[in-house]
Amino acid sequence: MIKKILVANRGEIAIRVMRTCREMDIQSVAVFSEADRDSMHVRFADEAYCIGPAPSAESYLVIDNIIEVAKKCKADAIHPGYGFLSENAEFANRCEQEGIIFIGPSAYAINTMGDKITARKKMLDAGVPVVPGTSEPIEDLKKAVGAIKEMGLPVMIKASAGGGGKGMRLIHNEDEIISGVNAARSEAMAAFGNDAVYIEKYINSPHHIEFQILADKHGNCIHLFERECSVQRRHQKVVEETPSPIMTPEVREEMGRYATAAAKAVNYASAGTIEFIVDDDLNYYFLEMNTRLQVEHPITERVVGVDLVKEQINIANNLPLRYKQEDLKQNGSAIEVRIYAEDPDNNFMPSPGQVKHITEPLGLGVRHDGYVYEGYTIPMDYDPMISKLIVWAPTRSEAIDRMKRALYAYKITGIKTSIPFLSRIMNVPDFVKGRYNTHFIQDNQQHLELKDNASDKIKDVVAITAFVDFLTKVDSATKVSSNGSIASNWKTCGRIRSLNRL
Ligand code: MV4
Repeated sequence: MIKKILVANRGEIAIRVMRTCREMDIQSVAVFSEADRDSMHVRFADEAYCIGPAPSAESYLVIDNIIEVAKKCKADAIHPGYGFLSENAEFANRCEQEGIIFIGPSAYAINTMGDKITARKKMLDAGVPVVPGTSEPIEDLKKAVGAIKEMGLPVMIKASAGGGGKGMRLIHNEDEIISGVNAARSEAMAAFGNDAVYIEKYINSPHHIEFQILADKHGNCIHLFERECSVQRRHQKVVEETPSPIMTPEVREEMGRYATAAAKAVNYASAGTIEFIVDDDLNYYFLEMNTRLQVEHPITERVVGVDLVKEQINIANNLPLRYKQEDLKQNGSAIEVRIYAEDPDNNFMPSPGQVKHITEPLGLGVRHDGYVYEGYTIPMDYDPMISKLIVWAPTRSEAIDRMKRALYAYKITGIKTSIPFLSRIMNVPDFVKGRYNTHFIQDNQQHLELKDNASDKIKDVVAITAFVDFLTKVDSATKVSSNGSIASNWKTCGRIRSLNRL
């Protein structure tokens, strides 16, 4: 049984994983870059090791360094979180070679689902509906033009190695086909070192709806229903909710069955997500599989009542799933918003810097997964997401009210955040009615623009008052680390001598 887990990540997700470790009486090990010495995930772990300089290519992405720490501290497993090495098949393989359990799927499953053309073929074989299109890479441009004319325009050219919106090209007219395919190819080559591209019929104004699955190493697989993730900006999710306001019980059951079939087709064993695009008539098509724990997993945890990290660890321990499909039901409604250190009123410019004051929202039905604290300086080297606010209520309408209340209570000074933008979303009529698709933010610009209204001004006064209160606290008691040393003084932080750092 796993006794010690190295968390190969930082920020809120590292802390999220460590919380479950604590509940399961598992020791946790943090790794951190030189920019993250003062990061909360370092304080939260039972042990912590520096793995390199600030750039993730020299720290959080360096497989050798992470394996070295895992061996040194005798961790029996590694949890990769999301991003970084979480969908890196080489890393999963390397863990296995070194006798360390990778808390995630097999390298085979990561590879198969990571290549979109291979994934499409697997899904077709498994009878899962995929977007109409080609299932071989485009070789011959003439044949591609023929295939596209037959399919009908518009189409999307997608990189086989892409995903999450990278390496896509939309083609509207016949005379754009050849230049479009060539552009997609060279973009894919530059971004992924792989120029294989394929064709999909363009689904206009789709919904992005994904299904959470859990599969064990004994052939059992269940789904934990859907998450509606259509509120996106530049392929970044902004709001996620479950249940989806457009889903029906019949379609949910069908899609759930296809989601488990998709996972089974690659002998999946861990937590995973099947993404579908869904049109207004509820026609749905497999888009891709995310072979990791996702940012938005907490809304599923809240509505279904399952700790997904705990289940991942149990699966990694070879335990059979303890839930049967018929045991699971969706209870109430949950919404998550992602809080970014960005200025929504200045083209979402990153806003790193020192957090002067933070008041986190609390109360009935509120969960806040974050990692920043007063005096912490948000480094500019990583993703600017600083926290996730998750609310639950018996109904969707009450969940929206609760989200408004929690966003109102959430105060941060010192940096700009997306909180005001998220508050505006909660008031957009189309959102409130549950009538939105992936064009939501585009279609509702006028509702989402900065308004110099009284309510924003009152919030500023509250924030300034809170800041004065903070200064008083700093003056009297609060210890805020400002030297470069590790802020925690109640725990020893290790170092890897061979890396000659710290
Ligand atoms: C599509 C599509 C329409 N038709 N594929 C964007 C992210 C990547 N996972 C796939 N994406 C899309 N693929 C076909 N055939 C529209 C999108 C898309 C999108 C999908 C999900 C969520 C937001 C989106 C925003 C723009 C485009």
